[in-house]
Amino acid sequence: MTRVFSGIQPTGIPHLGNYLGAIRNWVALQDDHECIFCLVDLHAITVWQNPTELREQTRQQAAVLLASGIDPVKHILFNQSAVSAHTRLGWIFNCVARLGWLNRMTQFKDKAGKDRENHSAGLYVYPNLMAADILAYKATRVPVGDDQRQHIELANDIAKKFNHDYEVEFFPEIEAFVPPQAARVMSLRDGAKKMSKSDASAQSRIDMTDDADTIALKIRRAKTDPEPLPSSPEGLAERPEARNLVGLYAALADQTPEQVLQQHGGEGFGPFKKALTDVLVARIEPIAQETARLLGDVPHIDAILRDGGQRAATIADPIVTEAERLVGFLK
Ligand code: AQP
Repeated sequence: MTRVFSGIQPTGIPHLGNYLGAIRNWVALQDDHECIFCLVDLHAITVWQNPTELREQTRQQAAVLLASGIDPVKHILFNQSAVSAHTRLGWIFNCVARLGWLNRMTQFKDKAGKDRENHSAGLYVYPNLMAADILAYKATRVPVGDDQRQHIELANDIAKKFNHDYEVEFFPEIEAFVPPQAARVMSLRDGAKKMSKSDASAQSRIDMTDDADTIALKIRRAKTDPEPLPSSPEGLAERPEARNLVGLYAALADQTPEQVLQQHGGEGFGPFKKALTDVLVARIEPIAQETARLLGDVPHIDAILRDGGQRAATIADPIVTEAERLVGFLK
């Protein structure tokens, strides 16, 4: 059975972009894949995190994933720092990856902005650790949003160079699995920016724990333009905010943008935003309620993560020990 690995940073409450770009595809893959899902707390601290909040957010992420349908018994859910294989292989990959490769990573450029010198070295080598996360399990399929495509290509370059440098066929090729719809959900305040946990404006995103009133308010305030909706997707070309809202509706209603516009073309944003709010509330409210219920039993969440960590280590430890042996470490 194909092994799937994917991760999410416990840097805040998961939002609609995380859900549509990643989490709901994770849930679907569980039917016919062996899945390993990871709360990547090592990645989270590439930007400083308040320690108490990091612990809380890790549990909250776990609760949202469980509430969304992740099965921690048939599959594995754990937090990254619990399995030392990630950092052991991450260091080897720091020595395999070339600086030129990392210099091309657009996510680092976006996150560091102009103030590059003041960011952590961890943020810069983040893609090497991400490659280690996946390859420590020899996972071959990685469901991610569109923003992570470049990191998966880099992981494949690292795997190939390791195999070449040590004259082995040890690490497999990885395939990014990007959803056909809503692979890049944009901010509700700016159609040119992706929806992000770290955006200073809470109005820019729908959190997976928002209640119906909060969702309705955020959608009412979402930036749009004065024109009515067009009757086909071509009419959205120069209208990023309208395109984002139509894309959200389509992803949530399991329709194509064409179908959405056949139904809603010609409408003003007032009625369309109401219809969008309805599909959002129908999807998010049950997840938010189940998340709140799960968070009432923190020891249960901790036990799930502990068990997942132990099972993950059973897979990763022998693979990484073999990689260390290939490199020439005394074992
Ligand atoms: N806006 C998005 N649209 C579609 N997919 C998205 N993902 C993230 N944002 C969007 C996908 O969610 C998964 C987990 O992402 P992450 O938490 O590891 O990191 P991120 O991409 O850096 O997400 P954020 O929300 O922007 O976090 P911060 O603000 O902390 O950096 C990934 O598969 C990602 O593609």
